[in-house]
Amino acid sequence: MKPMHTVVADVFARIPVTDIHTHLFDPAMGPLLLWGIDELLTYHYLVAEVLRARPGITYKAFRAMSKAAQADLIWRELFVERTPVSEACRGVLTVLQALGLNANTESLSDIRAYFAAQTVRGHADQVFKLAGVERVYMTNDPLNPAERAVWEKGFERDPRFLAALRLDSALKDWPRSAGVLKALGYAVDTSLSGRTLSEVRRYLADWRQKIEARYMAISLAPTFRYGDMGDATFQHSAECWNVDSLADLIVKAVIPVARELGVPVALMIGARKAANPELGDAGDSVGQADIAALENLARDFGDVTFLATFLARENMHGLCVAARKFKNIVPFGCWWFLNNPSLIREITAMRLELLGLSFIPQHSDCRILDQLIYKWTHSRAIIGDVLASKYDDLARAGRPVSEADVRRDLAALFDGRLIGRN
Ligand code: RAT
Ligand code: ZN
Repeated sequence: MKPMHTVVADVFARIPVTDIHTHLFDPAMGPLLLWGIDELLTYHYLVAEVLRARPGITYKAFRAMSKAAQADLIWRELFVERTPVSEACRGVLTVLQALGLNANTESLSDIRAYFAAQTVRGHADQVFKLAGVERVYMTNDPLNPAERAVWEKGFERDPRFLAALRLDSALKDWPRSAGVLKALGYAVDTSLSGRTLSEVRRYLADWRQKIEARYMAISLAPTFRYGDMGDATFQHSAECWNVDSLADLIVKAVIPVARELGVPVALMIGARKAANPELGDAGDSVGQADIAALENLARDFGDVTFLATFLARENMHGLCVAARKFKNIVPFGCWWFLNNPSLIREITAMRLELLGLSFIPQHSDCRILDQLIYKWTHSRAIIGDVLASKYDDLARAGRPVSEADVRRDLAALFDGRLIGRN
């Protein structure tokens, strides 16, 4: 009999994955879709690492370099002069190996030549195949002028790229974003009056429909509050909103639209934006959140599905407990600083133990097409391993697990069906 680890690995290799959160774009959206070696090497995870390796380089000096020069520097410092043990470095090697490229080289010229010879569509086919991914969700922001222009012009959609309406730029940073919505023809003002809320709802409904978004998503600070957070200042009731305007917008604009259209809301909680503003995308940090805000939302709006992930490791256990209390919470992914082998292992085991199969184990957060290969190769190996150990435990308890069970379980966890769970 094949060992369970082999059974799971074999089945998992053939299960098509739906990746529920990436920053990739439909190839028809042109330069918005990033791919190739220079993009891979200048991924913001690696930018943070190279500046640690070479602390003498100022942020400003690094930013002033061309993309190719930054990539050369990162390659030399992190891959040639040092052993590339970090997860983000290892990821580049996994990609190069899968594409049949030699990474044991000081110069990037052969690797660059390979990518220069590819077409974006042919390369996308190859990457999806090597990654074992069937579909990915984009992160779509109609308030980004470059992206909006593409949607407004129209294009033939690649069915592998599904849309998710990202809310950050429209809802956070209020009232600055009110000006942008106004410029698009929505009659909002800064006061969050009744008219403003109905216009924000109109914006959400219009763009949800235009891009056929399957869910709406927002990243929230660890300080996000809603409802009774266990202190005297806030009251617990769906009618007594948190005074904070962001919670107001979520409760009075996002949730009514989600409810009316039957669209889930993804809450990604715990990013402390621009802790080091000089680092750009790499400058956000992490903070521990109070899980009560999510529980309060889930209780007050029981007919809305909340896809939820947290950035702090310390919040992972609380998220599992919250999901046990509220069936409309669907935990997803090991986000960003948690997307590392040791943490994926711990988080996946905890979720299986507390939630059975009712969560979405992983998303990739890819910003560069090629990363699909490594993010899924690495995650698949660990998640498969953890699951196989659980099956071994069941067999010891007298419930052997068949290959058909494994197929059914992996399909349920990874085909994206849990997004529309409610
Ligand atoms: O993981 C990342 O690349 C972050 O910079 C963020 O994009 C984060 O995933 C987000 O969606 O806010
Ligand atoms: Zn992301």
